[in-house]
Amino acid sequence: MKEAIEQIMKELAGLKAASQKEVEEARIRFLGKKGEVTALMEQFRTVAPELKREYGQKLNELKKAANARIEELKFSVEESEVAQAPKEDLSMPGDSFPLGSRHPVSIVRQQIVDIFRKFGYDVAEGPEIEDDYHVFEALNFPPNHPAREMQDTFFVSTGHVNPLLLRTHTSSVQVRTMEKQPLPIRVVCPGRVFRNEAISARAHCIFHQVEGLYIDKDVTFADLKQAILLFAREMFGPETQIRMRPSYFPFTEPSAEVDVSCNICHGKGCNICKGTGWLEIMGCGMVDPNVLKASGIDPNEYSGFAFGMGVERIAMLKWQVNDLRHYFENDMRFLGEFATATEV
Ligand code: 2U9
Repeated sequence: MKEAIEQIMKELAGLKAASQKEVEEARIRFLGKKGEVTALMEQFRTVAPELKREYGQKLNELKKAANARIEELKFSVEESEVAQAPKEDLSMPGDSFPLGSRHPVSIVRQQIVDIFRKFGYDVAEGPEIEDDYHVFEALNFPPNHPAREMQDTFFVSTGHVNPLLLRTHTSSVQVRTMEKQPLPIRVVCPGRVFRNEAISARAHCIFHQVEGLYIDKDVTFADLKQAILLFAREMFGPETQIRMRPSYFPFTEPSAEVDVSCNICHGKGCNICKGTGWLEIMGCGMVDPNVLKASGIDPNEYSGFAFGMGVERIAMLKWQVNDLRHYFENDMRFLGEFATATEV
């Protein structure tokens, strides 16, 4: 047995392999079930007890040496395969991958904000989880106003005087701006808002708003009308006309709803404007004196106007999208339509 072990040791030292297949053949020859080393291991059972210790040690060394030699051959074959592989052509053009695009709601929100920045407005953002004070109380909502009910607003905590809730409009950001910023104030507030509404083609429980606030001495309704007209012409084209219809909001007095002339039929009447020639784009008004007072501004010295619009609605009008839900479903065929729509 001693000679057999020495013989295999010699053969292992001189063993060569030119491919992975030959390495595997060598492994089977020495270490496979019927391999030469395996056969010696089996023979070991018949070795005389006084030789067991010596032969056992030698056999273990042999098995280790066989394993090491096979691993060595495997490694050197891999190395030479890599060295012989055709070199990569680094001048080949790279694989192209599909580029994403900005979401249409983000594009329109940015366009609205950019127009007002051009007019000199600052941009402010605030928390989506707000308290009752900043969403309702400071904005002159009476205690039993329907918006304060569970059916209309998502509450985060209830049962105390100033519960937490998901803001239903970004007006709370303007309230916070009035609290901390010196006058005059000229600010637009873009952001996500939440209302407890059934989802339909025209309504969603989450949507985006841009609201604006301008407070200074001697601000009048004429200033409001001019600001809205300039905005509408920047957004929908230089020929756009606006009209204002009286409305009511707790936070503005007087209040109005704003329509723009239909940019599809130019006032003649079509199915987009339902034959009226006008499309509603936003609400606005003069800031109620109670709202100014609540944030420590003297309504005898200062006045202001405010406006608010839904970004999805503006985007629907701009691109004649007839179902609000398209903006939330993330269908790439829909989103891809807006890939190049970045300019105002
Ligand atoms: C302060 C004072 C007044 C913001 C305003 C509207 C009118 C308005 C709606 C348009 C569509 C909300 O998204 S919508 O459903 N908004 O009609 N928003 S005036 O008035 C303010 C805001 C803050 C301190």
